[in-house]
Amino acid sequence: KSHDMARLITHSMVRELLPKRLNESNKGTYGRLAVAVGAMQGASVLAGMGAARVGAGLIALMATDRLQVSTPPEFVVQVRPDGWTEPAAARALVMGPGLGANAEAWRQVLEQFKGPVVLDADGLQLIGSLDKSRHSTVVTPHPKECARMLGWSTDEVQAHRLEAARQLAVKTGAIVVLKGFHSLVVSPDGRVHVNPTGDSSLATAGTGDVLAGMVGGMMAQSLDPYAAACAAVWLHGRAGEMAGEQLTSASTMASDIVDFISRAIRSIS
Ligand code: NPW
Ligand code: AMP
Ligand code: MG
Repeated sequence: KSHDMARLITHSMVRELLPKRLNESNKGTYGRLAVAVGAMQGASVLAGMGAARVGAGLIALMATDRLQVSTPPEFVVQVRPDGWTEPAAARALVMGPGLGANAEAWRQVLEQFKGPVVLDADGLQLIGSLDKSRHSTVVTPHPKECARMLGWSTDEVQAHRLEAARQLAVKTGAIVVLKGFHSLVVSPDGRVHVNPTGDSSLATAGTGDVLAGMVGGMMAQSLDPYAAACAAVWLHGRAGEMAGEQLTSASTMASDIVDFISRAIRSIS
């Protein structure tokens, strides 16, 4: 029964969802995205680059240490050595990529933030701090992370992906992107979309971090979280396919996915 409701994300759907670029606009129009920077700083930079390439107006990195990785000069980097107690001013927030063992230190920031949130990777353990009535949230677990959140094994998640994503959406009250080949987008109220794009070019470090940023970048442009998740996951997969065609899937790296986002957008607009 639940399968009957599943729809494919199509290129025409994504074309309709893409935020329009207007002459009467400025960077504020397209939104600021805040990204929490943890122990693995590269992950947050990759997330920020994904967001920038889907059109977010400004990327603010919230750091506690000076950056050890190179970051695009366009990003605003704020370093607070004593830690963050409230979020940087932004329309949307990405929390999790590269956060590492110290994810707990970000709980207060998450609780203070009023806007839409993407939780990924180590940030997924903060899910309990989200107020379902106040936050619109997208969570982007890979199968192992989904398994941990449900108390299932990874094999059980992979054997019952739709059921796993549905249960996680109900449990968390968030839009769930269950990653992996043919990622699923599922809402707590039962909407389901299957993403047909993406291939093994994406099976490399950092691609999930890019995706989390792309979802956040769409939400910074005021797309609703379900639409943001669908558009981001489709473009991310398409960028992976296009990068793999040009570079071979073995040679593709996460930063190449970032580079191919513009071609993925051009392919549908
Ligand atoms: P296995 O091996 O099959 O049992 P980890 P992470 C599983 C940051 N990063 N289908 C698979 O398990 C992240 O943002 C930083 C089935 C795999 O080995 C996080 O904060 C980078 N299983 C942190 O590191 C670049 C699947 O999950 C295991 C699956 C940890 O990241 C890298 C991986 O889980 C990284 O993004 C699938 N489709 N996909 C940086 N440059 O700073 C995944 N698995 O070991 O917890 O690592 O979750 O990727
Ligand atoms: P993460 O495990 O968090 O780094 O995320 C990996 C990203 O790459 C997710 O968006 C997955 O859906 C995608 N991905 C990884 N391997 C494949 C694959 N073999 N086919 C399609 N997508 C993949
Ligand atoms: Mg990941």
